[in-house]
Amino acid sequence: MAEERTFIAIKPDGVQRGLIGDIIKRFEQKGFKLVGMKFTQASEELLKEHYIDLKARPFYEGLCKYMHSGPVCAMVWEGLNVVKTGRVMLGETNPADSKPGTIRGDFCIQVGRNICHGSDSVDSANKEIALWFKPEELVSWKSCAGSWIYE
Ligand code: IDP
Ligand code: MG
Repeated sequence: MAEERTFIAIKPDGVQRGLIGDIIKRFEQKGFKLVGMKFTQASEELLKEHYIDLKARPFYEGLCKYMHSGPVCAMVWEGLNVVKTGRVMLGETNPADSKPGTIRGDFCIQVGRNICHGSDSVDSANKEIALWFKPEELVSWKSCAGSWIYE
């Protein structure tokens, strides 16, 4: 369904390194539709919830601290298979395993500073979108390019 949505975030390192525009550009050029965006320094409480599945991992505390260390650009993108394709565009979790042409493959080096987040399933996308955005902060709109992107 072209209405599938995913949560994509540019992490504090991506923001500090001036990569917001480059990352947004790739999703726009691909043909996905932006339906929500906010520039915000997330609370530790929100971040702990966002990464709750990783609570038992040794890097969990450091991860939450890093994510809270500065502003992030939080976004919701919409389109056909956007969850899976968004992850492909981001690359592997560890930039060392990410192919050139992916965001992590092109712009970063270490797993602990991998500049971007993308939901890993439709279910987690829905949870993450609800955590980061109020329903009224999401915009349903018709793109004039839609009929040139989908047959
Ligand atoms: P993902 O972001 O590709 O979905 P997850 O396994 O969900 O990867 O991990 C969430 C985030 O935790 C990663 O993007 C990365 O920032 C961080 N992370 C994962 N593994 C490590 C690690 O071994 N050391 C430090 N940070 C890590
Ligand atoms: Mg993940």
